[in-house]
Amino acid sequence: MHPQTSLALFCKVVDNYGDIGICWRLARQLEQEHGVAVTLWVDDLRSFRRICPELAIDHEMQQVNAVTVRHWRDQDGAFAADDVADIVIEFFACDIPPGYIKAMSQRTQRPVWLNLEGLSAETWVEGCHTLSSPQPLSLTKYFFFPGFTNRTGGLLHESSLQQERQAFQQDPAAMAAFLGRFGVTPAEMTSLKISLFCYPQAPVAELFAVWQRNAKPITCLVPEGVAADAVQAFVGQAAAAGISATHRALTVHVLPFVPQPDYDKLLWACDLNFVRGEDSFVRAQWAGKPFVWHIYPQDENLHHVKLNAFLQATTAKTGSLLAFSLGWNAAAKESVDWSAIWPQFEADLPKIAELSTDWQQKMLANGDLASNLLRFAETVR
Ligand code: TRH
Repeated sequence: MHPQTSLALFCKVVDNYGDIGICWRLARQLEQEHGVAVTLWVDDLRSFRRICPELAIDHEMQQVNAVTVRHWRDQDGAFAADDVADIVIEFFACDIPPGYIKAMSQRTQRPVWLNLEGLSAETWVEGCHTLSSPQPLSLTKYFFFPGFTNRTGGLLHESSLQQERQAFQQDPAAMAAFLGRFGVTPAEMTSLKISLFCYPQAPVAELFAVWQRNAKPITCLVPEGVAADAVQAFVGQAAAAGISATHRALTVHVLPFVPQPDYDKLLWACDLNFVRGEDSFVRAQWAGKPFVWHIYPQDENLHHVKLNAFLQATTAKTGSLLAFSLGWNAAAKESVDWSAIWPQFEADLPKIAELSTDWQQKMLANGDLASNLLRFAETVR
C-alpha cells in the first residue's frame, strides 16, 4: 500500500472571499476524491468562516471536513523537515514562511513545490503553465495555471458536481424549498430569478431602474453587503439579510452569505447569475445557466484585457451577452443604454443557456484542476 500523500496549501487572503474560496474548494476535493492528507494554512479565519460557518476562528489548528486547517500567523522558524508535506502549494504567489522553505530543503525527498496562479483566458498562460523556476537551497518551484484549454491546468470541478446539479435542477420542489429559505414565494418561483454578486462599481442602480419596467416579473437575490448602495436605495432601509422590497416588476431579496455548497444551489436555482472574481465565475460556468461576469478590477484597466480574452473565447456568437458584459464592466467603447441592451439580452437568454452547455462540455474535456495538479506533481516528483 502506498503511504498517504501529504499536501500543504498556503493561502493569504488578499481581500474578499475568492482566495480562501478557491483554496478551500481545492483542499476538500484533494482530500475527498484523492485521499490526500491536506493541511490548509490560512491567515484570515474570519473571511474563511463566512463561507464555512463550522470553522472556529480562535483555533490554531482544527479539522474541518477532514482537512487540517492551521491559522497561519508568524510560525517562522518552527519547522522541521518532518513537518514538510510531499506537495507544497503557494496560492497566488503568497510568500510561504522562510523557515518552511528551509525545512523543505532539508527533506530527504524534496517536496514538489507549486505556485498556483490566477485564472485567465489570455493565450500567454499556456506558455507559462508548468514552467519551472530554480530557487535558492537547490529547490525548484513550478507554475501551475488554471485555464480554459487542455494546455492549462483546467478548472476546479468535483467529480459528482454535474450529477448533483442535474438532480437539483430536475426537482422543482427542492429548488422552491431552497429559495423559500430566503423569502422567495411560490409566485416568485415563476418569475425571472436572478442572483447578483458583483463589485461596488457595477451599474446596479441603472439596471434596477430598467428591471422595474420589465414585462415579466423579476426576482433578484443579492447577498448582504453586495451592491449595498443600490440595494439600500431600492429597499428603502439598511439592506440587512432577510429584508426584501417590491417596486413594480422587480422584487429584491437580501440574502445572508451562505455556505459555499449552498452558493452552488443558488446558482443552479436561478435563471441568470451575476458573478465576480474567480471562484463564483467558475461555479457559474458549471451551473448551466446564463451568467454575467464582473471581473476583479485592476489598475490601468488591465482587467479589460482579461475580460476580452474570456469573452472572445466564449461569446463571439451572442452579441447581446458581449455588449452586456462590456457595459457591466465599464469596458464598452460607447455609453451604454441599459434600457436598450437589457431586452435584447433577456430575449437571448435561452440561446445563451444552450451555448453555456456546449462550453461546459468543452471545459470538462480538459479534466479537472485537482486531478491535473496531482498528475503533474507525480511527473516531477
Ligand atoms: O469574493 P471575490 O471577489 O474574491 C476574489 C478576491 O477578491 C481575490 O483577491 C481576487 O484575486 C479574486 O476575487 C479574483 O469573488 P470570488 O472569486 O467569486 O469568491 C467568492 C467566494 O465566496 C466563492 O468561493 C463563493 C463564495 N460565496 C459563498 O460561499 N457564499 C455566498 O453567499 C457568496 C455570495 C459567495
